[in-house]
Formats: sequence, structure tokens, C-alpha cells
Amino acid sequence: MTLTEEPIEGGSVGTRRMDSGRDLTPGEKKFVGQHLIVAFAALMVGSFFGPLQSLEFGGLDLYPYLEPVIKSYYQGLTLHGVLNALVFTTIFITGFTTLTTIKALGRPLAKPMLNKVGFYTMIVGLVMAAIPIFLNKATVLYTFYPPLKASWAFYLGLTLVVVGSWIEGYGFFFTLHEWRKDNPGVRSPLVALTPIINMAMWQIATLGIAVEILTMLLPWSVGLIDGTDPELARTYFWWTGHPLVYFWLLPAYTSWYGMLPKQVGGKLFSDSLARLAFWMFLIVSVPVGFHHQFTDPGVPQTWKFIHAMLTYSVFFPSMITAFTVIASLEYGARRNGGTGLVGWIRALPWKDPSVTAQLLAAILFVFGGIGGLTNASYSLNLVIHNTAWVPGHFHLTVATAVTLSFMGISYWMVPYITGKQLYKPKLALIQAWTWFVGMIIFSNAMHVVGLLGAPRRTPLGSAPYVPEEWSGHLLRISIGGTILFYSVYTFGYVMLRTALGPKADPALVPTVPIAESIRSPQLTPVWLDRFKPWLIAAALLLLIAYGPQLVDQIWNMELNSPGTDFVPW
Ligand code: HAS
Ligand code: CU
Repeated sequence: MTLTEEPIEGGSVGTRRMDSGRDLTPGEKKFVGQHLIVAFAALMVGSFFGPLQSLEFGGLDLYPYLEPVIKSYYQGLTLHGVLNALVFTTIFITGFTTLTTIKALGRPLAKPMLNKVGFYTMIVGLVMAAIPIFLNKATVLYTFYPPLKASWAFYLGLTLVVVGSWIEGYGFFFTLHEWRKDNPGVRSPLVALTPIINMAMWQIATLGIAVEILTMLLPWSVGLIDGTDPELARTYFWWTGHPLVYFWLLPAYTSWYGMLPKQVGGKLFSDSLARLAFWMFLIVSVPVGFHHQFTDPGVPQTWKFIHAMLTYSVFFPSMITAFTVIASLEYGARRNGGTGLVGWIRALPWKDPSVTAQLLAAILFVFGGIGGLTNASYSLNLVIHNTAWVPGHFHLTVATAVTLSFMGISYWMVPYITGKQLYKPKLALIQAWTWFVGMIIFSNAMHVVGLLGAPRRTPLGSAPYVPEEWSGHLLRISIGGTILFYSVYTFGYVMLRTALGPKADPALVPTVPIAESIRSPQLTPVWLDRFKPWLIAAALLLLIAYGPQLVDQIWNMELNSPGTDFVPW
């Protein structure tokens, strides 16, 4: 790596050393590409079932045609949730983090073998978990709550996916550590640091399901213990389950803060605010899990209340993000000649599918965030819990803010790693807009029908109790789902054609967009560049917010709930 010395504004903090922006080697690009192939394959298979569910809501049940391969609505729903929400995301994120680490630090991975081992561990786990799901031996939905019981291979497979992601995480930590040794006193590049903060958060977050699977579900599935404690299992699960949603979100935030400003011709408005948001996520992402358990009888109200309050605090880093990212976009748009209070929005590069996809993702996230705040309210949660409102909420968040952003990122990343040009950018643009429109129709109807009392995770098309007033909304869900079906396969098609296309003139291939910040990152306070204080704060907060209740639940554990199979619909 060559470093150049460059004076920075303010002058009082010395010089900033900038790396030369070393590109990924062909081998490194291939490794990132392998992640993307697996991630997109999972997305393509998982997304096949989404429209089946939404069509079922409208009264068109296509599941019988899928027999003998797919036995039930619930098997399809399990595939949809596991492949899209767990596999696509985790593998895309580790691939993206590989790219950002190497590119933004300007050096190879410190221990490339370690990352390879991590990746292949995830693949072995994925195959191991997928087989029983396809065999209808793990129809337990993506939350796999006991007493629903899956084959041991499902639990072991999931464990390996998590362990693989830990190992890849260590590969990133070592790389950052080495970079820091070589660059004392220099602020870590934001685009490298922030996905690594996410990986650190993930190590803490996944302790919950690691303990759940290893101490309860796996021994139970192989017959070492006779039953489970479903309440304790839910507490373990949501220790992981809530921060999981930020594990998905933060790489999209890295792109919105650290890449999108460059793509719109601007700069990051505040490096300090960006870092602060990520550190806040590190400390408050985990101790909020009880907001998924407001209706659980085994958790005392005090703890639910504490977690409700902490959930409001996890709202702040997203508000910081809304402010900082919009300010960065405005800065870029005004440089491009945009004017007016909101008129500058038109000066954003809306013809660039990568930008448009991410802007549309962020716009819908505003509504996902409002819904999140509703969910977090202790009393309003009673109205929406376990209704179709909840999948309405998470299709705006994970399925749009995250997935549509990942699609937008892929529109430069796949050309970059393959050395090709994006296939039909106009089609990609249509893809982004159809996702946006399809999701507005789908998720709005899901929210409304949920408020009217429609339960989630239910094949409503076959339910005998559906009142007339739901039917218009159920139809809108079918229409939205069909548009999304078109959109997701258009994305797959554009990616495939891009990857199979001819090599392009290197000058026409996109580079990795890394935004500068308006003020030099060297002016960012050191405490916003250090792991230690934040890790200590995270541990303390966890101890306070989970410690006593967890000890109580473990102390009073009763492994007396026998397993059940899902009854195929
Ligand atoms: Fe959630 C349930 C609360 C965010 C995902 N959530 C779920 C479930 C999932 C999920 C999957 O408190 C279902 C789990 C299950 O299966 O049971 N959620 C929240 C809160 C937030 C939140 C307070 N959720 C997310 C994100 C997710 C996600 C992010 C995935 C990635 N959620 C809950 C609660 C439940 C829940 C309860 C349990 C419900 C129940 O009873 O079961 C917050 O983090 C949201 C903060 C977000 C904002 C929005 C900021 C807006 C930004 C965009 C700015 C716009 C720009 C565009 C830049 C404050 C940053 C400008 C464009 C121009 C053109 C100018
Ligand atoms: Cu949550």
C-alpha cells in the first residue's frame, strides 16, 4: 500500500495519510463473487414463495400444484423466511464486508484462509439446514420457536452458518487491527470501520441463539433431553432476533453514509455523526429483545418496560442517519445545480439505478421506522402483535430498506467484480421502481388488514373467518406480491446477464464509490474511532437489561414441553 501525505483543513491535527485506493485482486473479486452467487441463489429460491403466499391471500392457492415437492403453505413460508431473511442477508453482508474491508483499508485480508474457512463453513451449514426444510422436516418458520420441532440437521446447519459468520468476522477484525498498527493516529476509514462494527455487534448478538441451539434445541432434537422451555427459548431467540435486524440494516447504512454521497456527486455531511450512529447501534441493538415478547406471560412487566425504553433509544441512530444522509444528498444535489427547499431532489441522479434503488429504499424506510415506533409502544403493540401488520412492517424494513439497497449496491458491485458493464441499466431502473410501487401496495394492505385483526403466518385464503371488509386488502396484497415477483426476477435476470456479458473496457466499469466527508475524518474525536469504550458500554448495558431476568428464567427452567410437528395445511 502506498500512502501519500496530504495537509488537511484546520491544520491543527497534523496530516492525513490517504491510501492509494488499492483495487481488489482477481482472486479477491472472485471470493466476493462467490458470496454473491450463493446470496442471490438464496434470494431467487426464497422469493419464489413470497408471491405464492400473497396470491393465496387473494384466494388463488397454488400450493397444491407444488406437491409433492412442497407440502404446505408453512413449508413455503419457512423457505421464504430462512432463505431470504437469514441466508441471503448473511452471505451478502459477509461478501460486501470483504469488499469494503479490502478496498477501504487498501490492503488484503490479514488471514485470507480464515475468511475462506468461514465462508465454506457457512455453505456447509446452509446445505445442511436446507435439506430438512425441503424434506418438510423443518417446517418451523424462520424463528424456529419450540415446541415446533425440526430435524437436528436444521439446528446444526444454522449453527454452522452462524459460526462461519463469526470466523469471517475475525478475519475482518484482524485485518483492521493490522491496518491500525501500520497507521497509528489515523482514523479508520469509515467504509471499512462501520461494517466491522456491525460484525462485532453480530458476535454479541448471536450468543443468544448459540446458547438456545446448543443447550436446548440440538440436544432435544437428537433425544438427549425430552422437552424444552419455550419461554426461555424465546428469550434466547430475541436476544439475537432483534439485533439481527440491525445486522441486516447496517451494511445498507454504510452504503448510504459512505458510498451514496459519492454516487450523487457529493460528500458525507458529517463523519462524526456517522460513526456515532454505528457505535450507538453497537450498544443498544441487543438489550431490546423483550419488545418482541410484550405479550409473553413469563417476562415481568418491569423488564418489558425497560426494553421498551431502550427501544426508543435505538430510534436515535436512525434519526441521526436520516438527518446526515439527507444533508449529504442535498449537498451533492446542490453541487449538481439543484435548487429550492425540496426542488434539489430532482437534481439527484435518478437515472442511475444504483442510486435510485437506494433512494427509494430509504424513502420507504421512513414508513418502516414509523411502524417500528408503533410496534415498540408497549400498549399499541397489543393491537398489532401477531397480526399481518408485522410482516407489513418488516417488508418495508428488511425487504426494502435493506434488500432494495443491496440490489442498488449490486448494480455497481457486480459490474465491478466481474469487469463487465451493467446489463440494460433502464431495466434495472424499472426493477427498482417496481419494487417501490409493489411494496407500497403490498405493505400498506398488510398494515391495514393487520389493524383490522388479520393474523400473521396464516393462509388467510383458506380461513373460514375472513370478513368481507378484509377482502379488498387481501386482493391488494396479491397484486403487490405479483409486482414484487416481477421485480425480484428482473433483478436476478439483470445480474445474470451482467455476469455473463462480455468483458468491458475498464474505463466503463464502475469503481467502488467511496465518499469523502466534508470535514476531514482526522477531525473526528478519537473516542469515535475506538472499540473499547463502546464494547464495555455494550457489556454493561446487557448485564443490566438482560442479566437478572435471564438468570431468573434459567434458574426456573423447566424442560417439560414436548415437541410437535407443524400440521401441514
Ligand atoms: Fe422492527 C418486528 C420495532 C426497525 C425488522 N421488525 C420486526 C420484525 C422484523 C423487523 C423482521 O418494538 C418481525 C419479527 C418477527 O418475525 O416476529 N423495528 C422496531 C423499531 C425499529 C425497527 C423501533 N425492524 C426494523 C428494521 C428491521 C426490522 C430496520 C429490518 C431490517 N420491530 C419492532 C418491534 C417489533 C418489530 C417492536 C415486534 C412487533 C411484534 O409485536 O411482533 C427502528 O429501528 C426504526 C427506526 C427507523 C427510523 C427511520 C429513519 C429513516 C431513514 C431514512 C431517511 C430517508 C432518506 C431518503 C435518507 C427512525 C434513515 C431521502 C430521499 C430523498 C429522495 C431525499
Ligand atoms: Cu425488534
